[in-house]
Amino acid sequence: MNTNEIQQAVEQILDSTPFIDIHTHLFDPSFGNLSLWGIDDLLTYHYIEAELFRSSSIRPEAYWILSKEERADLIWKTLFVENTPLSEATRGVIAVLQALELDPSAPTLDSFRAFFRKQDLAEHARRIFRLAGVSEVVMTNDLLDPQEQARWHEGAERGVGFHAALRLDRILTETGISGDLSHFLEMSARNMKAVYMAVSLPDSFMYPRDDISTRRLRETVLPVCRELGLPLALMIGVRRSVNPAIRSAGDAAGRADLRSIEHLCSEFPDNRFLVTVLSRENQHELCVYARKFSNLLPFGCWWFLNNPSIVEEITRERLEMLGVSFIPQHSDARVLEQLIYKWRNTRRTLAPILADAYKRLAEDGRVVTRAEIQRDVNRLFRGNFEQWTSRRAY
Ligand code: RAT
Ligand code: ZN
Repeated sequence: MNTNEIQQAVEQILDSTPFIDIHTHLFDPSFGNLSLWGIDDLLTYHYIEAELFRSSSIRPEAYWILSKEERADLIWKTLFVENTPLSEATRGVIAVLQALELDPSAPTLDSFRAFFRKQDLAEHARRIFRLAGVSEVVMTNDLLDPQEQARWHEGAERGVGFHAALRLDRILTETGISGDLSHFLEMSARNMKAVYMAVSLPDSFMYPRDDISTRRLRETVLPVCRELGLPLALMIGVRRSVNPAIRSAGDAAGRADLRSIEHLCSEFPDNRFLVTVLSRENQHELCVYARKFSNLLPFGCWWFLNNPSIVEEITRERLEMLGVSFIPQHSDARVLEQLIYKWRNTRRTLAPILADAYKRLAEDGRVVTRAEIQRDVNRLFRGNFEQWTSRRAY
């Protein structure tokens, strides 16, 4: 293939390959009102709320007493009518509206609300998956959340395409949990058919240390993961509630000491770790550690990193250092329709990066084939995850 053909083949293959979205905050439609979708949820996404407070004089206290619809109206007026939606999060809403054949220049939300009211959620979800080019998504399931617990106890059928992931943030830090925690984790994972366990950790996370997180990881979580053949996802570098007044929008990022990863990977060679780090400064070290430990699989450009300029930098670095032995992206979508823009943007950013890599390979003398590009894209966006989760005991 010549360079033009390579470019085209990469674009076509990215477009036609259904991806697995390995970390979202979406819920299967059967979870009822836990499932966020539609224009009001899209606009009141916390990534966008953070931007509202920069362009409006409204105080957080005055914002939180508004209804969801009133908040969405205010955000539309402030960030989409009185300002140009140039940021990644606001532009995403425009891309969603356009994909759903709605008019992104509408002055009010009425026509959008009318459209969403007419949708049947399960059918709408299937359409969104198609438009986003994803075949499966992984949810984030908080074991201690009463609303979720109720849903799991009902044991209702789950829709196709939604996997569970058992989220351990509270399990790793709360002291008041009584009973046999290992048994509880194992039964919960089996009941949910979880594909992995996950925890988000602060920039100050250190393993090992004389604290509850180290003890729970070593004595409970990692043995249960081994027993069930599940990977543990570590999401490191969040500084929670730096500005509590703006709620979910109030978290920040910090650089972590990744020697914790070295210690975990070497102390537990029979566990598998999926790792993402929130600080831009930690990215290169993560690649270096992945070259040392084959039980470490870097994934995603998380949260504040999910912007084209940073995704580009991180992905080029990972390809150069790891070939295709990583997972380039997850969406972190909280609202169903966000899948569309997040995955479109990923494909758009990734196409030139992958094409450049193949062009360089061709220049250096290797014949590049479509079949190989397809194999690599499959591995990046499906196979690595499937392989990593293939040892499940259920
Ligand atoms: O990206 C987000 O929406 C964050 O608020 C977090 O949920 C983060 O992704 C996490 O999983 O902790
Ligand atoms: Zn998340």
